[in-house]
Amino acid sequence: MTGDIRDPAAAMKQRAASYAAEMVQDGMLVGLGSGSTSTLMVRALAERARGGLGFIGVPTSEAIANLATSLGLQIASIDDQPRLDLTIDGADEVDPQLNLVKGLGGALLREKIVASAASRFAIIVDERKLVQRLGTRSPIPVEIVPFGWRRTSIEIEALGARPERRVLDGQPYVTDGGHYIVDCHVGPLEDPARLAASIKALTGVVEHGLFLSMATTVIVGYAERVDVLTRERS
Ligand code: A5P
Repeated sequence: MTGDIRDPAAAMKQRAASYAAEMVQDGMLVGLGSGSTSTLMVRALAERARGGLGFIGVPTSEAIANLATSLGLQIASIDDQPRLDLTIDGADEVDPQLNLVKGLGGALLREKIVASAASRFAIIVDERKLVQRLGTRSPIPVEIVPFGWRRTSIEIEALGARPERRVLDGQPYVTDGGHYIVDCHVGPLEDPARLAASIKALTGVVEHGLFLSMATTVIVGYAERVDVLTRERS
């Protein structure tokens, strides 16, 4: 539904995406996020590249790599470029401390690696994604290895979550890395760091969609404006 006028948030996403694309300067190494808002951002970057901007993009998913390539952008893998100036990506929830839930689009492990590689991590969202507490409107996606997925889900459930294996077209959803995703319904979280540490400690878990103390900038698209929220990277 990218850029689709039937998407009520399309204009808000576009504002945030266009603003973020202007943050890229000549010669930068830029992590390219995944999802519908990131797709708009990559298209805006392609527009700037046609105007002469030179940069190298490091994609967070096969889908965004394919898009970037089809638009004629120069891309590299994170192993070719393990240190980035800036990563720009979408999110599913943002709390007042700029902690995030990510991964509803299915690319969370690669997104977290590419985000960690960047000096600055800019998030582009529409206003609907702002929450007081993470877990309010979105489950927490957790990427797990297929072997023993039921066992791993039982372990996650013991932490107080309700895990549901993600299904696409009647089949288990498989990430670019060959893993499953379980969407963990938790409700508004009082202590996301504690849950993040507990989930991460489980055997079978590859990564979770809680991105805590990582975003340095959040660009929020509204119908008429953007707001830019910032924090120092810890
Ligand atoms: C991809 O797995 C996600 O982390 C996306 O960045 C997130 O779901 C936001 O996607 P939209 O921009 O499509 O809402």
